[in-house]
Amino acid sequence: MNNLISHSHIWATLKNHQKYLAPVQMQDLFALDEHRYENFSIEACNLLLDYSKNRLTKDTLHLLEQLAIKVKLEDWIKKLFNGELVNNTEHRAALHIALRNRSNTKISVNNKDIMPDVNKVLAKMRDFSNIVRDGKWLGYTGKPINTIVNIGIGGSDLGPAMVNRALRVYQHPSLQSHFVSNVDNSHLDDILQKINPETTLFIVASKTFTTQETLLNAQTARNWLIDKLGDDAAVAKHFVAVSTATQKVVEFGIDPANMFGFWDWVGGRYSLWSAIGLPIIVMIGMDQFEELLTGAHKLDQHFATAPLLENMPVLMGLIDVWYSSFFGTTSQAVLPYDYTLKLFPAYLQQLVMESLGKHVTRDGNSVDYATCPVVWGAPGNNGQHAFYQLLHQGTHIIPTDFIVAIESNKENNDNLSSAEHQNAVLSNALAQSHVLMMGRNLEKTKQSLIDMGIQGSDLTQQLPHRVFPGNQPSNTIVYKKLTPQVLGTLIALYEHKVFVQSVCWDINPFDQWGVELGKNVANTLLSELQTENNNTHDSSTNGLLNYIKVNRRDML
Ligand code: G6Q
Repeated sequence: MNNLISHSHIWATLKNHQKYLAPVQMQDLFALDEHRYENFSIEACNLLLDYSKNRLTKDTLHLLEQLAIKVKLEDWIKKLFNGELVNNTEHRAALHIALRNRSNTKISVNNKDIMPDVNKVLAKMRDFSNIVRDGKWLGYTGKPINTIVNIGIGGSDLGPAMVNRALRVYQHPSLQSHFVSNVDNSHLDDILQKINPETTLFIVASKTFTTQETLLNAQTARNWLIDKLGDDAAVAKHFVAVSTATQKVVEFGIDPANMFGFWDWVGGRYSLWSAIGLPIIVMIGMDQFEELLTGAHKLDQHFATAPLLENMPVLMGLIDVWYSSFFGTTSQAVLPYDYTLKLFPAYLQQLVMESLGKHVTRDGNSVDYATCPVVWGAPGNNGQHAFYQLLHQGTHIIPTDFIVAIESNKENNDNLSSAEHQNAVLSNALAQSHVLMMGRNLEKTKQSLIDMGIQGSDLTQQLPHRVFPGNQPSNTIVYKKLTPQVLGTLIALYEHKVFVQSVCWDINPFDQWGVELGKNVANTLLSELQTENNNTHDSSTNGLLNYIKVNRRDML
């Protein structure tokens, strides 16, 4: 018997239901139900989710709810919160919820309450960040630190970089932060040229402390610092580490007293709530970081307790499954109408695609349904003048999340031009989701062309190009203003949405074997680039390796 969810009765029912809904226009659903907005929107934890502009009805939701029941979603949520080994391939819990457990209730791993350790690291980070923020952490030459450089990649970079960009208005006025992730020397070099070694603190962030890019960048930064300050002893004043691997941190030459720890049950892409958040804490202060944690905790509580169809991450996850697995959509756009969320699409690309980019079930059976969509996006309005054309008149169905701030996160919101700017942002956000849903049919297009004075063969020729099919689905998430608490809630919403999808598809969202393979093969190729011996690969890789070596020699 085949145990794949796609062989269940509810899956077949959903497939049939999709056939019925496929030709239905959303604008007709709106015409039939004047309360569609009220009926298909919810508020939780200071976020509003309007999901009325989706290709679904109440029947769809009830069928998706049955799917959630069939896959035992509520049991899985309990397992996640109880610290069970939900990351089955690495035999680990995934307890990012413990890092923001502001209720401080007991959470156990291997029968040990982990909250005392979590609180201990938070307290250590509070002390450390206060010292830096008060100008009392002095560099080797006695000057206070005013620049933070985080060296990390993937989960040790994207989350803190995104949050620091989003919460810039909350940052300490005399501190600046930079993030170095790429191993291409031009990334680190760009930063080194801008900073003063005497007043810079490097945070080397790596869960494993084995990642090639991070260690090489850290080594180069270390050499640069020693070269500039003329003494190895300067490292102790200018380098701290964030890691789970104490021994490796020591081997690198960082005093474990200057190390902030976390645990194997924190996945890289779920780690911004842990010590990986240190660059956030230094920049916005511990009180505001705790607000971020509080926002996430509120959403955690909502996720753990709200009934399935009143549960925001559950609804979003089920709607995503509806499109990927039944409409066959292959991509999803995230469009923040809040410029401070500039890095949010990049952050979500990792969260979603590293978590759900899987082809086998938890038991190792190949799936016969589509799983993770390709996630992409950019802040509106920029995207409108670039890729939205594809959303309006292309051939793909692309479910889209509009993320909209009612007020801008700019410090001084009182002046007239701020209101003008914000109204422009809001009008564009609403216009886009409206037009994507409504489109413009042949008759209306014809009339608008006639009104413009276009007639005859010109009219016939232009008409098809000016029609908008519409029926493009979207969610709109609205919040008042992007405070640390709201941001925490928003991030946790997406984390849990991803978990819901993983349960529906029966995949492990907490491993990343593709990332690991890339790391291993790069290490092999690194040694081959440094020697003459390189015949161990396919002819393309061998050929490229040889070509690079020959031309590099010529260039030297
Ligand atoms: C995240 C992944 C991956 C990881 C980076 C950096 O979930 O595991 O993106 O964060 O490869 O790893 P280190 O923190 O170990 O350097």
